[in-house]
Amino acid sequence: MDRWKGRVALVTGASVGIGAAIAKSLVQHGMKVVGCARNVEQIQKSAADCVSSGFSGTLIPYKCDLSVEDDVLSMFSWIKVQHQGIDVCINNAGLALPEPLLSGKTSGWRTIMDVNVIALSVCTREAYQSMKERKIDDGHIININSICGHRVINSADAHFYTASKYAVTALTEGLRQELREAKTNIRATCICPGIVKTEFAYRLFSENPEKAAATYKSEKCLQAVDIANAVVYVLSAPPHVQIGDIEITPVDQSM
Ligand code: 8X3
Repeated sequence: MDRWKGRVALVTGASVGIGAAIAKSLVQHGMKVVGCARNVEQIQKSAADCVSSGFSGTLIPYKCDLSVEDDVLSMFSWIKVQHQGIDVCINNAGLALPEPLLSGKTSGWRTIMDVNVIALSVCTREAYQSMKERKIDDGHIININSICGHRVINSADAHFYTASKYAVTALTEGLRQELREAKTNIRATCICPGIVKTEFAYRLFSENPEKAAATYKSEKCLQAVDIANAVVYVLSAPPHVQIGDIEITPVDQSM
């Protein structure tokens, strides 16, 4: 990770769960991390933790609603003014809502697609433009996808989530092709976790906390730090190595 020391990463959805773990881990490895979320209180706490832990990087909280494109564009302009631009973009923010195909609300489907697909694409485009402008040829775009990006395993409540994650798989593969056509060495990777003990299921099944708790009944659930470790692994690969897609599940998760 030495070559990333002092360089700038953006982590979306950095307030809790996987995003919070990734942000802290990159700060531990000496990166300047802009962590964004709608609510930055938790990120401010994480930033204070990073300082008291003596991590060599910095965590910079930024309040941003990713479903509002102007908010995202303002964030990239702010990063340009304050920190020149970004070298690593971790598209982590994502959500699932219980809006089934047969009875869900159209507005719910749009919310899922707006955050999981459109916001991820806007951040990807802006991150690439930022790297191109500064002639950064070793940048990296990492999409925190899901095993739902490869198979339809989720409960019937969340098929739009699954559809959005299939889109993330296609967009990451398409991105790799576009990057090659643009003759740059910038890399693009999908990390596809299975069950990770986070607030994910509690948000999905907010009306039914018992169902959420049942999701995490196995003591062998992945922890957010397992995914942060995968991000570090991906970023540590030598510049000629393209890691395309990594699936990570708890050993006992059946698919
Ligand atoms: C969610 C993955 O396995 O919890 O992204 O349905 S799983």
